[in-house]
Amino acid sequence: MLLENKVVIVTGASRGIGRAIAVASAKEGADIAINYWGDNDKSYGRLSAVEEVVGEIEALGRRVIAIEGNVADKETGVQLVERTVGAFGHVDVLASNAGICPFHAFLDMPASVYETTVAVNLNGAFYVTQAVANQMKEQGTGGAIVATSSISALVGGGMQTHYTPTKAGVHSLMQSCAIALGPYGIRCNSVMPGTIATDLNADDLSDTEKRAYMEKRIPLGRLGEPDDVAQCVVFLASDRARYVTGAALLVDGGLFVNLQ
Ligand code: RM4
Repeated sequence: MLLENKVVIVTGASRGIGRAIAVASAKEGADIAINYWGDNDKSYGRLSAVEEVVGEIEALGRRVIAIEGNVADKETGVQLVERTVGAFGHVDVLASNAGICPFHAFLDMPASVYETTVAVNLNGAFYVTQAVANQMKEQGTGGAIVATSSISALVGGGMQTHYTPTKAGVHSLMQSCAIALGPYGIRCNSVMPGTIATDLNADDLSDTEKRAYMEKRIPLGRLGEPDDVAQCVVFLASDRARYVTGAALLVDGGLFVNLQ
């Protein structure tokens, strides 16, 4: 078990990549604190997304707590640490995953769309990383932080002018945190997912031509799945990556390198 008895905080964990990270970490022996924002509605009598992932983790025999909070609010990171330490006694891993990507044209993009995207994706990653890193330093036993950056840290998107800078910023945040936190034995790395089929891009990929274009561009011939990313996060969080910090791992099926 790669994360035996570790305590893992995952932000944005009710759906998509975050949910996959939480479940994959539980399968590797971790207890989980999942963060979510506004995803606990029990519409149409269904279990909420949060209840579904909590149930999935409990069925694996691991402990789990669910903590609502918008990571853009500095206090959320503090609350995440307090609630997690209160429940499990310590924190070993942070998967800083929460992010949004409201596709929008550049020229008429309202300031609110830009500012909200920066607040959640970049400010949120900073605040949660800072809160967890302070707890890890106080614990004195090191730790691992893995941020969900993106292929979009390295290349652009015409409808993502607000989004790609935040993903580049998340990658850079991990590089600088690797330096700042190395003396405390805290490793900081990022994963760079390519086009992974999730709620984040469901609308965008409902355009069959767009979906076919993306699939054609990927050497492995398929869009990614959330667990494709989660497995890489587990590796970077585990002791198998004990000498890896300040690094970034592309998880994109070869999309980035495929010019021709
Ligand atoms: C990723 C990448 C994908 C897009 C998602 C929303 O960073 O740009 O192509 O579908 O964001």
